[in-house]
Amino acid sequence: YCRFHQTSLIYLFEGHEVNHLQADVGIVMGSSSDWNVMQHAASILRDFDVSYENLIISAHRTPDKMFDYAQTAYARGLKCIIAGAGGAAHLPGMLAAKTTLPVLGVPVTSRHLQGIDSLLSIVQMPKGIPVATFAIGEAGAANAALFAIALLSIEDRLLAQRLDQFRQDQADSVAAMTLPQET
Ligand code: RP5
Repeated sequence: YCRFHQTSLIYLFEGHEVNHLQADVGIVMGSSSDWNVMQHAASILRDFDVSYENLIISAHRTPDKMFDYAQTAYARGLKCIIAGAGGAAHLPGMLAAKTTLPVLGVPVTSRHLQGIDSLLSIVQMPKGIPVATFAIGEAGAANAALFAIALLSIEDRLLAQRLDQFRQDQADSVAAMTLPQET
């Protein structure tokens, strides 16, 4: 399925509505079971008012759709793609093979190997086709979104200021932390 934070012109991509002009970030995942993790990327982008689209595209179950998505991503105006997958997680690497847009890979926690398999599959790209790889699970999804925001901030001063504020709020929350009294 697909949803947008900001709406504008919409067209159909393989039966999915895709925001043609305004989505800056594509969030792609191999299965609906990845949403538990990938929703943390979406929620950060939403908080920063960055437009995004969500799609389920499986590298091994829907390979043609994956190629089509990657091949048209640049022309559709996406600035980067956050791709999450679990197990033999070839989705980020294969997307990166078909687009020169930055691909941010999120290793999804897997049932049998707790995401170590996903992490190694995504991070160990052979030389020539890079995938920026983040931590396993929720932290990785959130950080991928923050990294996408940092990329967009290069040419968006307002977004850069929001990122500064986010860092400041985070620092303030740590400064306000206390430890329990020792007896
Ligand atoms: C991968 O296989 C997906 O990214 C998901 O993490 C994993 C399991 O998929 P389901 O069996 O839950 O659909 O392709």
